[in-house]
Amino acid sequence: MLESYIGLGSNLAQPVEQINQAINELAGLSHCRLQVASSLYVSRPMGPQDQDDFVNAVVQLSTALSAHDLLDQLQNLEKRHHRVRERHWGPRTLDLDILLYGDQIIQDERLCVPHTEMAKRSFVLYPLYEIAPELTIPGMGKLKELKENMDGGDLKKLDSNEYRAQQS
Ligand code: A4P
Ligand code: MG
Repeated sequence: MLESYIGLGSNLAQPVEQINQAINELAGLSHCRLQVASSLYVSRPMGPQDQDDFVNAVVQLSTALSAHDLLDQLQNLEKRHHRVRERHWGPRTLDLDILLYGDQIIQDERLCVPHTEMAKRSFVLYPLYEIAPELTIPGMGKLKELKENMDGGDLKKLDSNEYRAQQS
């Protein structure tokens, strides 16, 4: 088993529900074990602004799957959430990214790990730091330093009361 970290994002069709359901589905993947999930975070969209706020989270998933088999499983889950790819950086019911796969660096036509943009995104660094503050990201450095140098901007952690408000 190897530790992977998965970033989740949604800004369509009840995002809080989409993310919570996806976390349960990740927990149910064979050859995988969900170790811990971060809180949920809300932020304005990066990229085109004419879309709803995003809800993001990060989970740690131990897995015996290869990185490419894991990507297949994540893309199956995205399909089950009726994800339709419209435009780059556009709205989506569920986006699942492999942020880290052990300490491996993978670069091929299907997969870039560590996720290329992760160090520039507060909605990745903050939830990742919440669950794994000691991480070093291959090729990018210590998570603690990356996060300390990153302005959280409008990123907001949802508490459990706000979950319920968003759900209703
Ligand atoms: N791919 C390569 N590396 C990976 C990886 N590490 N994990 C390939 C997952 N997939 C990876 O993905 C396109 C291809 O990337 C896949 O087929 C896979 O082989 P996609 O999700 O269909 O493409 P996309 O939507 O064009 O890009 P991407 O990277 O998912 O979008 P982003 O960059 O994540 O942006 N604002 C906020 N606040 N929060 C957000 O979560 N998300 C986006 C989407 C925009 N704005 C946002 C947020
Ligand atoms: Mg993606």
